[in-house]
Amino acid sequence: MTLVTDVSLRRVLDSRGNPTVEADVRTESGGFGRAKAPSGASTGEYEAIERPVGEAIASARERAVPRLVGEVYAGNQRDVDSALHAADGTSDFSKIGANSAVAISMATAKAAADVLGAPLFQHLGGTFRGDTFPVPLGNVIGGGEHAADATDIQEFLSIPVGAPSVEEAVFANAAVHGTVADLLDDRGFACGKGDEGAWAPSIADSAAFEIAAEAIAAVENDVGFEIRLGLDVAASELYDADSGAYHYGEKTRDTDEQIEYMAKLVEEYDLVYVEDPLDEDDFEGFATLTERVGSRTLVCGDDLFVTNVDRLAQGIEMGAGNSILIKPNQIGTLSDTVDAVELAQKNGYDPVISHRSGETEDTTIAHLAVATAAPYIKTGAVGGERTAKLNELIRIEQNA
Ligand code: 2PG
Ligand code: MG
Repeated sequence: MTLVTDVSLRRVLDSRGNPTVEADVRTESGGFGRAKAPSGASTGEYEAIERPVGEAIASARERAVPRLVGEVYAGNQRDVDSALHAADGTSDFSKIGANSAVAISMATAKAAADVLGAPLFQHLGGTFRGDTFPVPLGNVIGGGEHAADATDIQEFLSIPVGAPSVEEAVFANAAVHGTVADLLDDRGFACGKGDEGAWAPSIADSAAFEIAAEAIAAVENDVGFEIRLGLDVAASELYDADSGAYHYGEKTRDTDEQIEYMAKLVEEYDLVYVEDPLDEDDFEGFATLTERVGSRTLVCGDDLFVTNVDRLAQGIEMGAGNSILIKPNQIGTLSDTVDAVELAQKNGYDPVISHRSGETEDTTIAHLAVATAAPYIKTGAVGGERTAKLNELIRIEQNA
């Protein structure tokens, strides 16, 4: 066991050009870990609080660092994370900021792995972990809060369910992304990319479905294994509580119509994954949809559950969803994150480890997915901050 001897925090850039928190943790025996907080754009209302970076750093220096340095052992993640909670004193990290908390929590885990000379996934997951790899969900067309004047649905995801390896899966998603560009070009819809590197054309969702499905079929044909389509609807961003309706461009749907529409999309496009099909407060709507289509597709709660065991427990009780998106910065520490994964797995909910739209070159989530044997990881298809995680998965798979 080795004591934490130094925690330093600094402001660095994220992929959107915004500031984010980077933490360096050093230990008595020379261990070193560095991690960065990601940041969302379509954030859930019930997420832990991301404070402005300067304030988060100042507050963590004042409150958290003295409770860590010389006080906790880096290898004891639960003690580290309890110290972060105690330093903050609120239920949502609104004092030190979930951005400072998650960077410190992840950096300390990396420092502990460094002391052991073990890869992070092995430190987090134990010696028997490392032979189950997640299927990557690759965002190939998108809009919502991630791009101006693009699709209403936030993410159209390529899901190479039949890939024989992570490496094949990662390249299949990149090929779908490239094929989408060709198809958009053929149709005269040349466009830029959204925050996660997905193409962001100014087209209707119906056209995006058609193009994504065609690209997937073409790549499936080339690679010879099954690739399916999934969605992150990010429906809270479409929902207006005052009118009780979901707004898609000109068209409006009430909750029953939204459920009907989602069920129809699952059927029509044989979707294997639908994230946030309904508003973040609508546990009942999630339960109704899950009952209808849950046997053939994953109904995943992101803004609904916010990686929070209490919200997940409510979902389990009500049969809302059958999958949970897992984002460490939604809850603030690795211990809380792993608790959510474990509660999900015990109750037959598939955990999907996820990036944020604002990312960095940090690769912690790749290790977390392998450590927890999560069946899926959502971390984009292309772009340096996305490929950092994908390439790390390829290296882990190869034991490199
Ligand atoms: C989501 C994420 C990541 P954001 O909604 O699932 O794709 O987006 O980080 O903006 O919340
Ligand atoms: Mg989401």
